[in-house]
Amino acid sequence: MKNNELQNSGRIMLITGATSGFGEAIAHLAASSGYHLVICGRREGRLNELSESLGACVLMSLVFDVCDERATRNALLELADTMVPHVLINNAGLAVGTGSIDVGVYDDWNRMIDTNIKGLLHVTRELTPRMQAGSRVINMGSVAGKQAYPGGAVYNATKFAVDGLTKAMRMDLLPRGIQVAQVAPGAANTEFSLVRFKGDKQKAKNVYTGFEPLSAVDVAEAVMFIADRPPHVSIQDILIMPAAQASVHHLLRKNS
Ligand code: NDP
Ligand code: 8X3
Repeated sequence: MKNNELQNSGRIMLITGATSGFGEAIAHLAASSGYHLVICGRREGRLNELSESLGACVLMSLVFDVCDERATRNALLELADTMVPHVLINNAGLAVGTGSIDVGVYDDWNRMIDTNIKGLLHVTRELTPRMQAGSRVINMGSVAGKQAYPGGAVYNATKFAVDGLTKAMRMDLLPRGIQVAQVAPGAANTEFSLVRFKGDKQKAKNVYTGFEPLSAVDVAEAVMFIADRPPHVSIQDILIMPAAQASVHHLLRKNS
């Protein structure tokens, strides 16, 4: 058994948005470093496939929509006390659309606000009362929560909210010995852009042409670095960018 497998043996990680992208990559890395997992998402088929590929380290798959307060509560109440996570990864999230604020689509705005802010709150509210001292919450922020950009207003607002929530949650949970961190990635090639462009594959592909974006594994490694620090070390925030991206406004594409 490797050192981190020994250290994490018996520890439980719950991951929202485990059906693709960062969440799925985190699940694979966490499983290989000894965690037991509770994996969550709306797409049951994807969760089943992940569960099959990870085997016995998956304690439970929970199918629910984080936007739905009651469904979130009911799903998380299925966790016995012995399955309450030591590490909660609030990763589920999305961007929908790139329109300017004056032509914004209410349904897109609601989906982003309900998922990225309210969804994170629902999961946190249900689980943190049951989490023990020494546990960690890791929220998936974004460079879009540090810097605004045209066409990103509501997505920016939701990720600025994650940034603010992370800071305030850290203060609230300090007396209980629960650490709170954020990982804030730049451009990463997952299903994110496909969702943002509502299934338009070409538009999604164009986001990542001419430079090497982050992979899901790059981001998962940053998450695991936080999760696996010794108990006296608290990483508060990691901003992780592709080498070609100096800021949300400075992206060096070849032939551009
Ligand atoms: P993906 O689209 O690949 O993954 C998103 C995940 O979120 C899926 O597993 C999806 O599962 C889950 N999800 C979305 N909506 C809901 C919902 N209502 N209820 C439950 N689960 C939901 O994208 P990423 O992996 O890239 O995104 C993960 C997080 O990272 C998001 O919060 C995103 O904002 C953030 N991020 C992404 C960046 C990027 O460039 N890719 C950069 C910075 C941050 P399912 O559909 O099965 O429910
Ligand atoms: C995703 C990164 O720059 O597309 O959060 O908003 S960006």
